Amino acid sequence: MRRALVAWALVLVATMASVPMARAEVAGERVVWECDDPAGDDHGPGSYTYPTNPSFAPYSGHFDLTRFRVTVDDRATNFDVTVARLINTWNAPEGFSHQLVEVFIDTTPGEGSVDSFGSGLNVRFDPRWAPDVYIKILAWGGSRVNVGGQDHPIWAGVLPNTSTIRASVPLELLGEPSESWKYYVVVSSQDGYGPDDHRPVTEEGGQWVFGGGSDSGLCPYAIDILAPDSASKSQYSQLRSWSDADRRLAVLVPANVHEAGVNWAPAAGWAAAGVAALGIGALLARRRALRRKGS
Ligand SMILES: [Ca+2]
Ligand SMILES: [Ca+2]
Repeated sequence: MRRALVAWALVLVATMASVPMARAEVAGERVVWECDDPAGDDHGPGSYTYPTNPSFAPYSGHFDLTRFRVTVDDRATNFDVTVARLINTWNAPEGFSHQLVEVFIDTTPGEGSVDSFGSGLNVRFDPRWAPDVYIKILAWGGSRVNVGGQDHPIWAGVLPNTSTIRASVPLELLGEPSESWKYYVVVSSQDGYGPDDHRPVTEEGGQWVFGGGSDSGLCPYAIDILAPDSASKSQYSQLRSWSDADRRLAVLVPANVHEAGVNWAPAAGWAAAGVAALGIGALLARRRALRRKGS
């Protein structure tokens, strides 16, 4: 009886520990990492307001990242970015025309750069996780990956019947994605006249620029970033860390680390296994106590 109980316990631990993997399997693709982002935080550091031109009506959702997912198939690594509202206002061939999505990845500790690859985003990165890969996703044929200092064009489009923008990077450029990769994910507004395609943010705002920032050109041009809403490194605290007085840019941390540098996904898996193990331990102790009582 005890052997059967232990076997059942091991099955339970294995099942709970493997929940993230079970969720990860979709047809033909393996999910490497996925994470939700809070809805309604498409306001940068909390203060940004949409441009007032009617093209941006209803002035919410276009830049509201709600989910990020990395999958791999036999040909490419796919980066999926879901937004709350996807309207192809200017009929770009890719199926989206408002968003500029940037994914910075720290794939190799000790390599990379803390600036934003000259991207015009107006941020810097935490030196503990300096990214060495830069993926720029935008419409009208501009999507590319920068790896090893070289730009390569990549495919970008919208998944059928969804509000998910996908960019695919061939495996020969990046190799198989590792679970240790750290991701910075940023949604901005695409503007062909802005710095490196970013729509600027000013203090007052206007028809074609965001408001609620500053006129110094130092505030982040990021409208939403992938970040938890409860930890000390929330989106608002990260994006508020710029200073006009000190001529300092905001500093970002990757979405899949907390301050101790531990990956959330495995931590959640181990937490599930730990809870199961605790429950099983209590069950065995109770059976032992009952047996002692009965003898
Ligand atoms: Ca969001
Ligand atoms: Ca966010």
